[in-house]
Amino acid sequence: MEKKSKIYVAGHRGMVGSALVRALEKQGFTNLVTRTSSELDLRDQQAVARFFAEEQPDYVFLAAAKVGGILANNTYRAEFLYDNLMMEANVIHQAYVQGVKKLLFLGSSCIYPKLAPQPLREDALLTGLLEPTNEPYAIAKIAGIKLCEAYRDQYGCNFISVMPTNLYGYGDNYDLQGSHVLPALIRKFHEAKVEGKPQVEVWGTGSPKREFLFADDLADACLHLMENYNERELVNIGSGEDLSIRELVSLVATVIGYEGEVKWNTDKPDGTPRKLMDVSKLHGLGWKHTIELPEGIQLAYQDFLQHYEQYAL
Ligand code: GFB
Repeated sequence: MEKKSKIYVAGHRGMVGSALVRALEKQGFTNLVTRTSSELDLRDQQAVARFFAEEQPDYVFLAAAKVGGILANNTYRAEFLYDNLMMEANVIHQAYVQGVKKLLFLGSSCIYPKLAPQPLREDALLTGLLEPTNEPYAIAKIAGIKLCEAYRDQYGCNFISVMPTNLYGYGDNYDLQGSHVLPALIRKFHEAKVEGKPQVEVWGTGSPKREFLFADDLADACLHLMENYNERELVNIGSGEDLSIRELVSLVATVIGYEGEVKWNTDKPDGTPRKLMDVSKLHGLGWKHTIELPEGIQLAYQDFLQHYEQYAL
């Protein structure tokens, strides 16, 4: 990419898209194109076609998606499948039609089979059954990967796919029904501390293991791959380290300074038992994360405190 290249970041208001915009601006890219979802509904085929014809971007980061935690994925199964399929199909097809030089598609670690060997290697894709709680989302993301591969195979498009692990960071979703575990814990422990509550409820058994990456690290990895990777095969993006939800709960409680009890609600699902990325390919391509989990939780908590009024409404 050249500093003046026209770069479209789809989903720039989200946690990942906004981190991508920050990273691009920091590296001196000046010609960024963005649209809010009310300005451009990426599910609308005609609208996306018009937008690409007008703007003719050189590069595309496809970070727009309907996302959420385990409960949102399991509840809004139709929207997670439909919205994501439509957005991916429209953007990837128009990137082909308008001759975009390169597109980076963001998938998710949930594309791998529920019981795939750990750590998850890129070649585990489509080797077994998916985790049921997020199967619609995973199927949509697998379709996105296959679109990138198919447009490359048939038309020679330089479309690459990257698979981030569980993410957290600035501007995360703190809605307790829709969020992922890390922002949920930050909010629950903060509110319990402030309100002097003796107990906080968390979900599941605490035994599942997860890996977490700060969204600004992910954005940095995406820029690195946009500049240095041009192959058909996907690339995992993670820290390569995981911990149990029980350990995460202790860590977040410590950062926030909550000393009460934790109650495990086992009526809520655990999801996949483990999702640890094999990041040897990414490391081989010359990239490694910089923000470790305790530091990242501190940063996310500071961001949460700055915007707390808006979450508490
Ligand atoms: O982050 P999370 O919602 O999603 O949940 P997944 C991770 C684990 O944390 C599960 C537990 O075992 C939850 O039961 N957990 C404990 C909680 N307390 C809470 C809580 O208060 N809120 C939440 N949300 N979880 C998602 C997928 O799976 O991960 C998506 O549904 C996507 O498709 C995303 O892949 C990265 O890691 O289980």
